[in-house]
Amino acid sequence: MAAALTTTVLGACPHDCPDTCSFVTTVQEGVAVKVQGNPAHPQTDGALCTKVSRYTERTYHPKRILQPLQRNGPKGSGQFRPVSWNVALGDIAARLQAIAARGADAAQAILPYSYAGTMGLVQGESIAARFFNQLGASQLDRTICSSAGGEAVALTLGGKVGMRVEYFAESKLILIWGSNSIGSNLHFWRLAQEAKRRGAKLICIDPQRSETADKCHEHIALLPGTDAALALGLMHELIQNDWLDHDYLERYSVGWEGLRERALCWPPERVAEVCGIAAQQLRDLSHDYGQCLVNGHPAAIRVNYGMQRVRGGGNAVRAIACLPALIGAWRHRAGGVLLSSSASFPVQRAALERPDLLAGRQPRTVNMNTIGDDLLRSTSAEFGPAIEALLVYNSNPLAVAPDSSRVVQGFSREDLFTVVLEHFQTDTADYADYILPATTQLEHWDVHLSYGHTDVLLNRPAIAPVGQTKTNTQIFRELSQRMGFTDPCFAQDDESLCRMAYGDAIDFNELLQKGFATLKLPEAPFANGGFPTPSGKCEFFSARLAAQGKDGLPDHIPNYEAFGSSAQFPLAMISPPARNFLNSTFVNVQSLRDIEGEPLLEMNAVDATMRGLASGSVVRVFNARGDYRCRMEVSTRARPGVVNGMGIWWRKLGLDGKNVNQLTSQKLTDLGRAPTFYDCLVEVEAG
Ligand SMILES: Nc1nc2c(c(=O)[nH]1)N[C@H]1C(S)=C(S)[C@@H](COP(=O)(O)OP(=O)(O)OC[C@H]3O[C@@H](n4cnc5c(=O)[nH]c(N)nc54)[C@H](O)[C@@H]3O)O[C@H]1N2
Ligand SMILES: Nc1nc2c(c(=O)[nH]1)N[C@H]1C(S)=C(S)[C@@H](COP(=O)(O)OP(=O)(O)OC[C@H]3O[C@@H](n4cnc5c(=O)[nH]c(N)nc54)[C@H](O)[C@@H]3O)O[C@H]1N2
Ligand SMILES: [Mo]
Repeated sequence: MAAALTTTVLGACPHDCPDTCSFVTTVQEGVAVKVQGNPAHPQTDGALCTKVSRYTERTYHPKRILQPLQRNGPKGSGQFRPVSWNVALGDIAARLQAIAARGADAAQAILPYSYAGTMGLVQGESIAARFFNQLGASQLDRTICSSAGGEAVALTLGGKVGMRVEYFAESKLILIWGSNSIGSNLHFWRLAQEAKRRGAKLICIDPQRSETADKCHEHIALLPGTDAALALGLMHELIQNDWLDHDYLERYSVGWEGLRERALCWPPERVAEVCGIAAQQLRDLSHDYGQCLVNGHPAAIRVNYGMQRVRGGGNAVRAIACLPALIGAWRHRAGGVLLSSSASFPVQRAALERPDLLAGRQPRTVNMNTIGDDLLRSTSAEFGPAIEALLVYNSNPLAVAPDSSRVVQGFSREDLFTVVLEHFQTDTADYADYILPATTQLEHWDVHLSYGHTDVLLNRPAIAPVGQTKTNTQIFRELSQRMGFTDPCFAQDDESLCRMAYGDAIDFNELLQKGFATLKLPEAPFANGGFPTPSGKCEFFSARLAAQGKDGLPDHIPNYEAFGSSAQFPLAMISPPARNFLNSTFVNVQSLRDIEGEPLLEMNAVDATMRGLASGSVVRVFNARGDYRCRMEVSTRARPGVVNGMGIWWRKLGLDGKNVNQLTSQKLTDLGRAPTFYDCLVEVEAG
């Protein structure tokens, strides 16, 4: 009898991760009992990471918010009382309307704050974007993660495009550059392992001796923010040894003479000095890369976003993205570079988000990384109106945005009206006036792209919404109605939005049947040039950058807080992801928090001894912006001079109600207006 009531439903992992797995949810009598990797989807290969295999623990978490809540205490106290949807939505609509009614541009005092809590195209920016466009609210510059590197590859290669990930398995040399693939891109690591078994050499370039670095043949532990110097030094050696594909350079690149001249300024000794490595390591790396040209072997680079969270992050990605052209690596399908594949997807964004609803209005744009400062700005000619209302969804800025003391101060403003759409009472939700309970991926429709492979995925709801939860789209549909937005686009349902996301480019019936569909793309996209840049070539020199008065060629730009530049704060701190959390998501899932233990700072024995700090003790990490306490472990994972403050804990689940972002700064990168989380000097003392 039970068997008859057991069904399986095809879904997609919604999380901000390159892997975007296809999963199968088993449902018994309306209850999701397990979530497993879809064996029929080649990229997922039947396996999920530990976090997402526990997805039902998240959906049925005892602390999940199941009804709307209204603040019942001072800002940030976390005290709430239940309230009906009717009262909550009625009050929110009235508050927003009162702001918008003040004049033509008045709605700019309202700001959406969202990121990739779900990567779904429908529960992300569809009805929500339409709502804010119609309102004329401030636009959010969604740059907290990938925009430095994204702009860099757009300038150099023409977009977030590159190698097809499946062909990494055939590469003979793989540079894993600024990526802890085992932790954050597990399904890529599977392919790298396959290449390794077939004789490939794996080289990890990362200040941290990560789990991935442990399993590579070589590890180059450079100082944070010195990758452009390493890439230019690699070019220097390729030039000196004439390991160059002159034919490829001539036909398919722009600006080689200039880049050549620049690279010749980076001999191994200078690189060694700047990067804090041995000159021989650069020579060996160059030899390995150059020999791929000599032997006709494919050389691949998997660069990830970890290395672009510093002042010169954009230039560093530009320098790395140039490398394959020097040795003609693009000629092979297993050669080239991959940062992100997301521009391969023909998403109908304008249809989903409807920028035309702005109807000629041009509201200002607020950078999500400077939310701390921006919430504290008053009305001025330069800034426009002070921010009066904030609607947060798919993000937890209190935990993830830099310079937390400013963020906390901003969210604490009694005159700020804050609405948070959430699954849980996160650090951010603590500061809400209303918390609106949202559905999880098991309860709603969505459609996905991936930034680590090239398949479209569909997510079907496996269970009915738990408690009184509503989808993000439904919440914005109902708010639209209450605001008097009558265009039928505000009533469009989720399944129809899923169908609209790719228009005719994808066979929706195939998605319904299989849960995924593979884009038809060339095997070796740039074997014969054809880069989607203005010149059609790999642009070492960017006329677009030069036209903005910027350096047209990639260069090494030292960190704002470069190692060695401060006697007071002599340690460089990076704060990479923890394997069992996804940014700040899952920190409240007990079984996963048990694996991570406590907020952790990894420190080299040299630095610990110098400070008389014992492994396992509680330390205080501090700089001029603030401090936080965590458990310190003496570890070879940290190189001398660099500490690894593993991220991103919920503040209230940490040791002292703060997390690593108490120390990070709001300064932005050279390209893409992105954050500089890993450009951060600190000192550490017994706590
Ligand atoms: N388990 C897990 N998976 C995740 C995430 C998570 O939080 N947890 N986050 C997801 C998100 S949002 C993203 S954007 C992606 C990618 O997120 P990334 O930030 O690329 O994550 P990682 O692959 O861990 O890469 C960070 C690596 O870069 C290294 N690094 C730091 N500074 C430098 C530097 O200056 N140079 C170099 N060469 N390396 C540096 C760090 O030590 C770390 O090993 O991963 C996603 N996947
Ligand atoms: N120090 C430091 N800070 C960092 C980073 C770092 O490496 N170091 N990494 C940065 C990076 S790469 C990123 S991408 C950002 C990520 O920052 P965020 O995008 O804010 O990611 P999360 O912390 O995972 O928070 C997402 C929230 O969305 C909620 N959510 C998920 N699905 C839904 C849904 O369907 N509806 C609603 N309403 N809510 C939902 C989750 O419950 C969760 O609380 O953090 C950045 N911050
Ligand atoms: Mo990210």
